[in-house]
Amino acid sequence: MKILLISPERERKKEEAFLFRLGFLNLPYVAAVTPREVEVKIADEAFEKIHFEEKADLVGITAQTPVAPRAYQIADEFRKRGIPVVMGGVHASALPEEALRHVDAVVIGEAEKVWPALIEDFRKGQLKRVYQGDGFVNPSDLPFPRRELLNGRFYLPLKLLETTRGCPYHCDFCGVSKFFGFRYRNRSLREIDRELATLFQKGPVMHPLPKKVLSLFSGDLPYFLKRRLLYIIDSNIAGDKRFARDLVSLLKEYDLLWYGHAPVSIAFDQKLLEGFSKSGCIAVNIGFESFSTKNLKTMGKGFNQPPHYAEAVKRIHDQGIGIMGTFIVGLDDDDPGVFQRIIDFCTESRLDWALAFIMAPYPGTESFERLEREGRIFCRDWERYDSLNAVYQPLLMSAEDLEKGMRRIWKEVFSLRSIRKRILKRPWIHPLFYLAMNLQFHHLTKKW
Ligand code: B12
Ligand code: SF4
Repeated sequence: MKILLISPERERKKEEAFLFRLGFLNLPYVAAVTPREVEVKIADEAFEKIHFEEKADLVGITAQTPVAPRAYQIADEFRKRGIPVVMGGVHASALPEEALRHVDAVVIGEAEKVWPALIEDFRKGQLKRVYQGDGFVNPSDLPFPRRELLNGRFYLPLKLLETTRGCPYHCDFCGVSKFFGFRYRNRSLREIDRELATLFQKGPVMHPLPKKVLSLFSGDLPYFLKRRLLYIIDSNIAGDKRFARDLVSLLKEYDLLWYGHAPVSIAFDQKLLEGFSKSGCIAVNIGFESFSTKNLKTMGKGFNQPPHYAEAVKRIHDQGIGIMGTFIVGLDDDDPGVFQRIIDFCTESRLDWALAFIMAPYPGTESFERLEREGRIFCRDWERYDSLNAVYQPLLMSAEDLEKGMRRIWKEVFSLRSIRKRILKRPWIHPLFYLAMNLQFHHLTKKW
């Protein structure tokens, strides 16, 4: 038996794929709970063509909302050829009825809960329409994702790792807590250590002498050359402080550079911040979202305190850690001045990298339900739910001005003038890494 797992991509996004050459873990996790005697292949449409004539007994597709229409096209093509299709992931989990118009079965929630049973039913010719496990996976029972099924040539030499699932907050624009539960589920450190050992060697990145020589050019160079780079994909690596402290002690043993997502409040936990720094943290990805406390309260993220943002940035920088900031625009308290406020903050506080997204009310989230009730959603083309397009009527500006304003932020933040000011002035924070990242986005925004 052969299963083809597909990560779809929109045609117009392919040219931007180089910006997000990160690989992914969802399909490797699905593959990891597939019985070993079943042959599994993973295809990533961002980099390779989908061959509809390919021999497969079953196709599995994943999709976030903006790629759902493309996922449906792919499903329709395979089903035309008599090959059954199963869809999983956040979008199908939120809208199973919609997905079932194009696929034979939908997996709601985590694959680990139901995928082996689905395969068993399929073999017996008894595939059901909907599979949904009760409760959540114990993350310590997770098998290691089968990364070897991804084509390494497509992606940056950066390893991805998941250490927790779930989130106790419920920001109205985010589906994570609904999808993965309102509780942090940590994997055991022993399991994480075992998985890390399959990715990196413990101990110093290289002999001290060549390290010293290379560090004359850039302290990051030894790590780039030895490919000791890790992205922790968790929504929040600092959700459970004790676990986070133990995790960073473990990371230190591997002598690598890593980055992950964390809330602004991390800046005020000096001990944890120092632990991050000593363990090789190159960046924290922080969702500042807004400077308006009204916006933050409405979205359920009142724990973000805008008056402390600048100090937070400084405290993180003082530890030699860079910041990738994200902002959301088009919120109900956002007037047309919001774009300039974000540009000014990024430049003045010297954020190392930053993006502003238009709020996208993803199906299944509270923001979708609220805007729907208010009759403000004017676009249901899921492809446009990529946070670069306005799909609902903002309150204090037109949808067109919102889109223009968002693009202006990207253009200004990634202008050469801003890059010089934020990245190239001393004190330097991982200038090689951030220069490369900023220049990629400069290249993209120049095309706009
Ligand atoms: C890391 C991350 C990223 C990274 C890297 C993504 C990557 N390549 O892995 C970056 C920063 C690039 C990113 C970008 C985006 N992201 Co993102 N991201 C995440 C994050 C934090 C983790 C994703 C992850 O790997 N989770 C772990 C895996 C194991 O979980 P999973 O994907 O859900 O898969 C499980 C199940 O869904 C299911 N499953 C999934 N697929 C399939 C398929 C089959 C056949 C089966 C049976 C089961 C199954 O089984 C899996 C194992 O349990 C999530 C939030 C979260 N905690 O999940 C947001 C999240 C997925 N991202 C989101 C969004 C919106 C985006 C962007 C569109 C943002 C933007 N405007 O650009 C882009 C899209 C980029 C792209 N090309 O697709 C949303 C998706 C919402 C939605 N309804 O679509 C999420 C949920 C966060 C949120 N705000 O709600 N993202
Ligand atoms: S935005 Fe972050 S903090 Fe808020 S619910 Fe989502 S994962 Fe949790």
